Amino acid sequence: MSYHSGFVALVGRPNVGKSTLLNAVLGRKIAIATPKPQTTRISIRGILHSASAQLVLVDTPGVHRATSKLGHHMVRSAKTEARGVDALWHIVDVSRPPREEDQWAADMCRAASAPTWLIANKADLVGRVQERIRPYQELAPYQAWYEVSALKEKGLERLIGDALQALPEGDPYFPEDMVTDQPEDTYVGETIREQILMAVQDEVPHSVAVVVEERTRRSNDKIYVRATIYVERESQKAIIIGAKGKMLRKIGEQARVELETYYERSVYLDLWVKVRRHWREQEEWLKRLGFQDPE
Ligand SMILES: Nc1nc2c(ncn2[C@@H]2O[C@H](COP(=O)(O)OP(=O)(O)O)[C@@H](O)[C@H]2O)c(=O)[nH]1
Ligand SMILES: [Mg+2]
Repeated sequence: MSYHSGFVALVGRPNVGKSTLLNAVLGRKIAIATPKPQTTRISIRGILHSASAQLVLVDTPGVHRATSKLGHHMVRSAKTEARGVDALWHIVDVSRPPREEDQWAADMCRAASAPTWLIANKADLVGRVQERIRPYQELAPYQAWYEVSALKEKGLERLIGDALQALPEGDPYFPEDMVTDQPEDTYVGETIREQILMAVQDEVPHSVAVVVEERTRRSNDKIYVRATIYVERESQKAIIIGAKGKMLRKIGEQARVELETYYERSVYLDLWVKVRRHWREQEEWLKRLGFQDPE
């Protein structure tokens, strides 16, 4: 039997459900997903293995009008990932009409030489999906469209089945037991950042970066994690710490629960908050935090 393998990039504007779809297809949470736009900053790969195929899904930051150096890195990363893949999925929120940012993502599909599929996500929220998808179909010459709900895990079987069928013949790219290329510290840092995004409001989320400084297995079998939460202003630091440290405790507790589920053992989380003014505008810091321009 021949083996098939290939890369599919998930592109679209922020908040349409790209990361949720990645997790749903893999049946396992590897990417953080929140109601806040621009949650995803770095592209990550998730690998779905079947008996005769390997489907590598690439989750990308949402295409948006960037207002910071970090934002430009994010959009560039999405565009770079969209090149050289075997297929592109343009994910849209079918419960809402197209906006300018959807057109920008569609333009990436137009420019791609690979086949592009339109994925009508959040179909659980509305009726008449056939009608609602029409204005999206005009945005680019998609080969096919699929109605799904990443959140409710609906419509995924047909999508995955067709995607595996469409993969080119080739050897596996990743070992059989590999689910993601995301480094462990990145996963841990992102899990903490996800809880911050869920807990705090307004502009604070965009200013947050999390760096895992230490991650060790203690003799009592607990996992000890020390991480620094960077923000851009003293006022943001005060918000994240909260009155009498209440907010930081809440963030820490929730992140710990997530990490304990992941590791299936006790986790001790040691969180620190520091101010690093305008880090989103400083190349040096962006590099240090892992927001490098892709090759
Ligand atoms: N109702 C509904 N909500 C969804 C669905 N998919 C994602 N969401 C929600 O949409 C928000 C953004 O999801 P996320 O995956 O972070 O979007 P991304 O920015 O495109 O990666 C989150 O609150 C998700 O729970 C869906 O199929 N139905
Ligand atoms: Mg995302």
